[in-house]
Amino acid sequence: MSGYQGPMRVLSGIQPSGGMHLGNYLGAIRKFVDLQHQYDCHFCVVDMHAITVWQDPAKLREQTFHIAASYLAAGVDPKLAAIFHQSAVHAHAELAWIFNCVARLGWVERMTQFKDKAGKDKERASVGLYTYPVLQAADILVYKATHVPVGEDQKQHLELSRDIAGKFNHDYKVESFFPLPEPLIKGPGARIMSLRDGSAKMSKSDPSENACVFLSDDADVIAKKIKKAKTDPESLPSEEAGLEGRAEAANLVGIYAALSGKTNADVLTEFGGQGFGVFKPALADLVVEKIAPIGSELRRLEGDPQYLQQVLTDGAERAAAVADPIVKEVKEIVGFLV
Ligand code: AQP
Repeated sequence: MSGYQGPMRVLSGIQPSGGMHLGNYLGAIRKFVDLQHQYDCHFCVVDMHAITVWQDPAKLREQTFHIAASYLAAGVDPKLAAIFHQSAVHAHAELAWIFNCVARLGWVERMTQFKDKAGKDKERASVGLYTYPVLQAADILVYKATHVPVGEDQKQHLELSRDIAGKFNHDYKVESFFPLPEPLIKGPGARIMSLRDGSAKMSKSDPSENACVFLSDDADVIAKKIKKAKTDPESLPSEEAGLEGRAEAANLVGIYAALSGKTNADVLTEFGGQGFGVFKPALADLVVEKIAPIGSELRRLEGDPQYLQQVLTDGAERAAAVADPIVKEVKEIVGFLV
């Protein structure tokens, strides 16, 4: 963190762009639950990121509650961590503009997620989608967050946040004003793939319902999706090397390992030589055991929007109390009249 002396703080967020899925759970939220006991944590629902692609307004509101309820259902405690929606804390947008003037065009042009999400017709993508990683840097640094739990797909964006923090510190000669945030990516579940295509990541916006296990799926739906998951005709190998070139098999083994707390090697010791006729029911039982209780709690919480609103309002107040003084200081550093 190059000499930064401030408190250890965690920031992470999830877009309300669809239903929360197993990839979001294993790559992000499950880590939030552990981290809340060690750090000053801020977990947001990044609604400003979500509108970088079209969102129906009524659905966006509903999904914002859904993501907040998912945090709570998975075990994030609003007394320990601030849970809030990004648009409620104005400091994110203010710092994002200043960072738009710090980040270089060439840095943003290298971001592969923009290329993936914009597709072939990038002229028609929103400007917001292009500057998305700059807003993400502001989300993190507006709290001077030192650690960011994310899935593997966010690694490049985190590097950009570090570059922006470093350039700001350097250009304005305020050494170590911003920390260089560390990604917390390692561990099982950092990259969960689609159940229909082992080469594509599990994504909320996947058009196929069967590509994702959603936290809101009940036991029957989970079991059906696992049963239908794409595989190959071979049995499971006894060693990890045997998973090479078998993306779908590797993904299912990885999910089993991440949910059971075992390594891929342990899972293959147990199931090597068995076909998917044996492995899929065992995996379905495990996913149901771990995810269905979260789904029930999620449904209960979604039935209590008043409570969810109260959690979000309280979280936003706590978040603004940290972010506002930091943005005020940034404005002074930049030379704005404050
Ligand atoms: N498949 C995944 N495996 C592991 N981690 C994942 N994450 C997302 N997908 C996987 C992690 O979840 C957090 C929140 O991601 P997000 O919703 O803000 O953005 P995303 O990565 O763009 O997620 P989706 O599901 O793919 O959303 P859409 O389809 O709307 O773009 C991040 O920490 C991410 O790493």
